[in-house]
Amino acid sequence: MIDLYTWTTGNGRKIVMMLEEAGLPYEIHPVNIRRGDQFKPEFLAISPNNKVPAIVDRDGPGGKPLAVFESAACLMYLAEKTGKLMPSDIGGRYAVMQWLILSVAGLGPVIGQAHYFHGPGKDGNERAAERFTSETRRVFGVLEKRLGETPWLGGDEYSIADISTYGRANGYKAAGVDIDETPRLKHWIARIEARPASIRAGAVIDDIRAKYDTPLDAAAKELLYGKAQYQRR
Ligand SMILES: N[C@@H](CCC(=O)N[C@@H](CS)C(=O)NCC(=O)O)C(=O)O
Repeated sequence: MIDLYTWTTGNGRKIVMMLEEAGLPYEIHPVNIRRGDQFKPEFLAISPNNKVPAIVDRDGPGGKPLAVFESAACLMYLAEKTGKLMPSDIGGRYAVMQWLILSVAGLGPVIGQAHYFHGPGKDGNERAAERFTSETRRVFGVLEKRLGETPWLGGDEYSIADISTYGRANGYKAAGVDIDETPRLKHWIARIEARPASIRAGAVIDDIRAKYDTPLDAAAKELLYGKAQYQRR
């Protein structure tokens, strides 16, 4: 059984998608990042960087529980545990790994900043918004080229690189990017969204939102972007 600590965001969705693809049993523990659940000591003990997603495998190595934070590490762990969505040969594995790492190191932080500067941090920050949108668009161009060479980012098979990239690329609209500029990427998004596991994951996320979501009000903004975020814990 996997305990999944997550929220309704793109990074959180990735692990729900993987668990649905892998067919592993899991229990959701909602971490409402608008209410400050990410700063609770019990969550920080699992995820010291105060971010979702994180998992605890109750049946980890040696039959002992194992906690993992960072979405890419969670995806790699689940792929290794189940033998799914990651090739076993070294060449195939690193073909997946490089796109997986680009998604969390190159795309994720940049599109996240684009969201901020087009959203809550908009006022007086047009240059920042433009810079992060341009960089997101540039990375989308790299993905577009790759998808002209292979059907999926890691090669012939759907993999954790696709899940991880999708979890961030699907936020293109709020980042000010026109997806029609990258038609192969647009089609790849549609192919991922049509997968039965992605549809089930979407229903799980909708359920979390319906039951636990709260508004992005001044208190939530303070927790996510204000002094509360930068307090040392
Ligand atoms: N590099 C991390 C990023 C995770 C991340 O940014 N999570 C956001 C939600 S999408 C979060 O938990 N934010 C809460 C906070 O910053 O306090 C990963 O890939 O897991």
